[in-house]
Amino acid sequence: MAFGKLYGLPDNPRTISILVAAKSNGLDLELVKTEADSNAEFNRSAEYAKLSPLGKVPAFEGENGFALSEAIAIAVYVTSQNEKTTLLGKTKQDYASILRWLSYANSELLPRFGGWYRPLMGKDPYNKKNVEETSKAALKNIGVLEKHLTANTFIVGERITLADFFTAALLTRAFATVLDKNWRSNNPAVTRWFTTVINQPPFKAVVENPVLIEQAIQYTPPKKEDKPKKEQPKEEKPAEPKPEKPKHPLEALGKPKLALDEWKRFYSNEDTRSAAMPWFWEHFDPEEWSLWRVQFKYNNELKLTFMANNLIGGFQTRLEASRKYIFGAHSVYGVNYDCLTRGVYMIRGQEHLPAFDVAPDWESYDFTKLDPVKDRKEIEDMWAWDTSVFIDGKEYPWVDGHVFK
Ligand SMILES: N[C@@H](CCC(=O)N[C@@H](CS)C(=O)NCC(=O)O)C(=O)O
Repeated sequence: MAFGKLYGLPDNPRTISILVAAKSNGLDLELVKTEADSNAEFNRSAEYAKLSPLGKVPAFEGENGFALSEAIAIAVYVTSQNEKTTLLGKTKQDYASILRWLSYANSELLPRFGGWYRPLMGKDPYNKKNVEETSKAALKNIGVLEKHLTANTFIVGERITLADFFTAALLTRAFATVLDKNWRSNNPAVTRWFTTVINQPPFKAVVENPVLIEQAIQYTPPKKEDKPKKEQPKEEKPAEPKPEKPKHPLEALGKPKLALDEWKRFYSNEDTRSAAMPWFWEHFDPEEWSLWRVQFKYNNELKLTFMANNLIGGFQTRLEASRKYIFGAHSVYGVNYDCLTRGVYMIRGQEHLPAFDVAPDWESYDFTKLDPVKDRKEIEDMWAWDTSVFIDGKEYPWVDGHVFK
């Protein structure tokens, strides 16, 4: 039986730190996939507030009902379940030093690095000055660790402790995005320590293939549309009537019985499996709408899962002109360097092109029409975001996704 439930995401650094601590004690934790977004519906629910009053992740709920938020507290609680653990040090001074470094990683490293890479990953808005300032602060703060590890093999004492597992976990995203080859060659102590820690069996069991990026990711500004030049009005000519905005071809199909906005609201506000899907099947009319599996053609070119997720985000942004005619959920499955994207969309009408060709990159995707009866499970799985995808018997766990609504 699992020792308890952990609310978080498999690629979230604070979540990883606790999963590794649990693994190192042979404790089973059931991961309840919960977005790192305190504004998400579930995170704001009264039920989740009992575990995490601010709606953040990670949060813990023991089999015995004990609830805990705050990553450090959860990590210490999970680790201390083993009376004989060496991960909390030998002496009171060791223990206090471990807490010092847990706190350092949690409040001096992770927030600075997050402020640097999150805008580059497209997770937060980009502001050049802020990113530059926070990257400087991050580098200064990790410099303290570099100095410490130049004189010490591990963070506290002569062997691995929770401080090592926790700090390395909190740095996984920094190494995957900004602590590139050049930085690593100038910071050999942190690099040596990080590669040692991520190769320990409990760490490997949680993060199978940690990424060490070759070259730091860069901000790529969204492409600006060229504005058509304003023509100078000619004096003599009477003003020409404004050309009518071209109509979307799907407008010709008229008003459907299933109002898309209503379904989108239902999907956003209700539990997908127990409430939204039954409502959907009751109202779905295959004469009005069709369902499509959408897959990226070049999955072998996908590298990091967050990049694949950004790709989906970009595709959906470019579908804007068809927003009145499309609903869909599209996700990344797998792990870094072995991932794929897949989604199921509902579109007005029976042909995919009028809905999707508003996105200039539509040709990079395969579109397969689904049968609302035979493919019902696939449709529900894709919209519920709670199951893996299996290809040739191999499991690709759900990682992240975007809903077009
Ligand atoms: N002090 C908390 C911070 C938790 C936290 O900020 N979690 C982030 C993800 S790592 C989160 O849920 N952010 C979502 C939000 O703030 O909306 C801890 O140490 O656990």
